[in-house]
Amino acid sequence: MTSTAFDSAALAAPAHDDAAAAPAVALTIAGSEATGGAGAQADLKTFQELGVFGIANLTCIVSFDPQDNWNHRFVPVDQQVIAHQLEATTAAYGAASGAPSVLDTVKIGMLGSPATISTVAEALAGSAFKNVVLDPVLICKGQEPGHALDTDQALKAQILPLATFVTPNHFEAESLSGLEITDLESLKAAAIRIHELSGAAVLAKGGVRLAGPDAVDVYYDGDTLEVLSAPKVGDVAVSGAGCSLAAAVTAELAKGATPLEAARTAKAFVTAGIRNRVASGAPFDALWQGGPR
Ligand code: PXL
Repeated sequence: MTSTAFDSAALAAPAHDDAAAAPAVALTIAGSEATGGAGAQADLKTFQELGVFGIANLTCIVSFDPQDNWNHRFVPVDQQVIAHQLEATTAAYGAASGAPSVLDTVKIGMLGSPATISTVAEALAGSAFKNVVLDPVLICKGQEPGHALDTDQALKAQILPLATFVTPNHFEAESLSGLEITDLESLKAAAIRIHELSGAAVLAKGGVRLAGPDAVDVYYDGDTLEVLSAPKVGDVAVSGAGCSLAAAVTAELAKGATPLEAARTAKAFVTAGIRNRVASGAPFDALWQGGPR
């Protein structure tokens, strides 16, 4: 048997007390998706890839069911445990730590129940995040629209008003705006409407849902309206694309980018990740966060 000596000295980073050298920090409040394509795992991989120290506080555990058409098996994390995670994280990295606060940017992914929405809304109301990026996960692939109306309504009432940046997909943009989206013009109208409702910068995603050769998203922040477009890569949605897009926005905001710059970088990041996607035995491929490399 051979063994290779592990030279830890070669990997050791020089000790530093230079705060400027420390990475930006970002938190995701999201669910675990067991196969690693979506959810908190996608967020953390995106943060890491973009040079940001990632923290995940889990809201639920999703395990697809290969015996039942890959539908979601959803288990919420206990409310007290969600509150404890948020308490620990904000005490360690937020203003409560006594040290300068390094955590001013949070992403919110799947919450999944009205109870979790209340727990998270309460924790956020008691903290002072500068950037609150909301990926308004209303339903996932395999779920029926309208499956969880109470959750959708609670998200709109309690979380949307806290958001500074929101990234709805086609379905979510229709639901949040109340408008039907059939083309670029109606996607623009929906983005404007969602901004008016929330005050947040909006990146509304047409994705593969709108006809045409390009995957088109609309950015609107009250001043600037910009259409972000990239050639479609296939016609099938890729797992983790929405999570990674919002996570990339979050990472860029944590590093100090403007919302528009963050949107542009995130679009390029996701396009490269879809181009280099990972195939699996599931009926959908997963985005590869290492795609841009
Ligand atoms: O892609 C949306 C999403 C977000 N978060 C979790 C998920 C999914 C979809 O599967 O499971 C945990």
